[in-house]
Amino acid sequence: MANRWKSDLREDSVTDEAIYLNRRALLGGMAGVGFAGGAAAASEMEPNSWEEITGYNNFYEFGTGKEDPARHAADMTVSPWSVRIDGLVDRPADYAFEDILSKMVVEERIYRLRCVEAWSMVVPWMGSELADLLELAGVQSNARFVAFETLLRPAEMRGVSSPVLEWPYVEGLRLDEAMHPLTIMATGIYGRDIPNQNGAPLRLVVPWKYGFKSIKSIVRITLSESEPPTSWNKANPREYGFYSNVNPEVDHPRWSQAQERRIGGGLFSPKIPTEMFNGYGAEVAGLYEGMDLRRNF
Ligand SMILES: Nc1nc2c(c(=O)[nH]1)N[C@H]1C(S)=C(S)[C@@H](COP(=O)(O)O)O[C@H]1N2
Ligand SMILES: [Mo]
Repeated sequence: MANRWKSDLREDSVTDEAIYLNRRALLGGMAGVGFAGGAAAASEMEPNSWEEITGYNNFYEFGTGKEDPARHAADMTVSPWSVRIDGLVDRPADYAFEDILSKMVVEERIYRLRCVEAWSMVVPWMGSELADLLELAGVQSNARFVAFETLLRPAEMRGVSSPVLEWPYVEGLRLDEAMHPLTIMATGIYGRDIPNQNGAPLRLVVPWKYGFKSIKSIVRITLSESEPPTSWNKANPREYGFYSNVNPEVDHPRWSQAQERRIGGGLFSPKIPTEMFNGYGAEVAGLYEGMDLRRNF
């Protein structure tokens, strides 16, 4: 598979020491030294295999089975691709994917991914901070929320003929969540292009929230003053809230969220305890100071 990222890593073109040092700090954090390591020991951050990460997916546009995306997402055309960034921004436009890439600093981020269904993985994403992309468009001072939308192309998405969700898939973040340095737009896995089933060519990754917030194959990003609708909240507001922060103390109405099954651990592997904010509390708890996380689930 072609690695279109190589030229964007800027290994040989970095002249700004601040950027270089910042990148080193983030890489250090990934190894469990602090920044992105959260509460987990480095040993717990052993990434899942490429086969696990790309073979067991949720991408309902291609069917609801865990193996449907790997089987059918190749039907999706991902080139050319552009992202419309609009709403409360200074420079609303259709941004070509290649142009976005050329302006981003891409780095590896090893993150836990915790699905609301109580399974988890560890994924070595390649990506860049969402804040950098939003700053390309120029966020206006009255913006409070960010809305995201997935491609809807029924001819290439056999799952959207089913009304299991309202299409297109939409998601949203508060602006401070979107601007947080842990929030990334992922464009690769294991240093390779992100496969279609994982949300090519670019998808959101918000590691302290349940996986469904991490919307795939994004075509539109809209800055707004009011909280945008989100797919799973629309489908079942009693079970899925806007925030959806990983929280072992607030159970899903139909199952416990206290533990999770790590994919690839084998049939008889014990469940592991789910961590508050998926282990990223040191970095993100401050975003929710004074909020009732049971009410704002
Ligand atoms: N457009 C879209 N994005 C989506 C989904 C989806 O069905 N459609 N599923 C979500 C869910 S429930 C999870 S757990 C993660 C799974 O990401 P992965 O398949 O890369 O592990 O993607 C999220 N993003
Ligand atoms: Mo999920």
